[in-house]
Amino acid sequence: MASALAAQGMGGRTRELPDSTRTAAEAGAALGCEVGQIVKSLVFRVPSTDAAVLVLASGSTRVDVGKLAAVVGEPVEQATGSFVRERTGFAIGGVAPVGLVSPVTTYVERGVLAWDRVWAAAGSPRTVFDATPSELVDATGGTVVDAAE
Ligand code: 5CA
Repeated sequence: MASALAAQGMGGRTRELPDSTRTAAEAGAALGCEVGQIVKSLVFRVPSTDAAVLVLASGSTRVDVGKLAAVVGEPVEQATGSFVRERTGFAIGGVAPVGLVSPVTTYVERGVLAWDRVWAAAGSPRTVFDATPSELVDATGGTVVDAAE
């Protein structure tokens, strides 16, 4: 993870939190920032192809699975914990948007762009890194989409 961030020009951005932050609300409280500034790394599965899709969404946004399916062009379902680990290399609660074990199609829900600076999980429930939304888009190669409820 650290090397993936460094490779994207974002070395030294990682912060270790005193407590576990499995949810955006917990991370926001630990960092003293708005929950909307926490980027959720949500993994979905495309049943027809078994492909993984990563959606980076603001902590205050609920992703609409129907809208996401329209973007993907196929129905999608929330991934199981084992699928998340297999495809990203991370456990739920610490899924980082970069440094995945294999490439995963990534979408950045446009609500993320409302903030000057955001925080995302850095591979564990106790680590986060900060980035601007455009850094996040560049580092992930993500496509900005509207997939909010
Ligand atoms: N460390 C925090 C803040 S950076 C974090 O990783 N938040 S998160 O939003 O990226 O990851 C939590 C998300 O994992 C939840 O919003 C939910 O979509 C997903 N999740 C939690 N439990 C499960 C589960 N049992 N199965 C599938 N997905 C789950």
